[in-house]
Amino acid sequence: MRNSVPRVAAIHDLSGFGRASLTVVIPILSSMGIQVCPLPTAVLSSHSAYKDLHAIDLTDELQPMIDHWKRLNLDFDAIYSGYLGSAGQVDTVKQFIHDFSGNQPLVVVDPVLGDNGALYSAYTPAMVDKMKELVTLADVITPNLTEAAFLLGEVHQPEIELSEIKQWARRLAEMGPNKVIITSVPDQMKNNNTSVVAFNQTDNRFWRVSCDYIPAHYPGTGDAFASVMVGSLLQGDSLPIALDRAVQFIALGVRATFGHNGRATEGILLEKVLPSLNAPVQMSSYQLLD
Ligand code: PXL
Repeated sequence: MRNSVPRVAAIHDLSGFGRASLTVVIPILSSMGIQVCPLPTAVLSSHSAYKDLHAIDLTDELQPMIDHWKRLNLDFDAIYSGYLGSAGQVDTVKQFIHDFSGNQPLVVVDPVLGDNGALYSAYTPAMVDKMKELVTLADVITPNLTEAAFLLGEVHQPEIELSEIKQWARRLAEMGPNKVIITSVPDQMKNNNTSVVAFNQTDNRFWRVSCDYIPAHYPGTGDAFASVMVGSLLQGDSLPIALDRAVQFIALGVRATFGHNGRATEGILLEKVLPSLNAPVQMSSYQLLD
């Protein structure tokens, strides 16, 4: 039975400063009418783009917390994982997906590993190997171009052609997930705008949504993108409409932020654009690819 308010188990870290992970996931999903139950993988003073941060790894705490949820007989409409505190946590998350499969939740794995061709500072190749295992259990994955390359053992190519990205998406779907959504894909047809390319294995269709490039990089936008996807899919939207909503939300957030003089490491000014998640889809711009 579905919960009267859709309920998500959100397996991400809590970074106190910098608008990433749970501080992005919770407000977005709450604004979309989804109950978020966080299972924090680590507590950090800030996300890892800041130096000298203080981090507490919660690897040994996850299972006792999960055991309590089992005693409470909880069920979830979605299980959504992101940044993990250690490679060892993957086995716990795999077991969690298995143990909470009764309600047939939508399993969304954002395989957070890195960006711009490099792994995040706390991660090692061991995390890449374990993340390859985790994606096999997902229905939906949302890697950026860097993460897609790591998962496939390919070299990161910032200028990758569309035909190759489609092959990458198919190969990622062969690993297990039914829907593969690759972000930060350059769109050569549109002056190297950035785009999102998605493959739905069920109907063998590819979709693309492009948006204008803005010369700034904000941490946490991958978390915001995947969170809007989760909320939209749980609200019953189609894959291309969910893509449109997620891309539009990030574009709006980036534009709301870019004109200010704040530091990019603080992330997009999420609080200014959250209300837009309740508006009907403004303009749909998705394309079906050949
Ligand atoms: O946005 C992904 C993310 C999540 N959590 C932490 C991070 C990052 C990216 O830098 O450092 C702690």
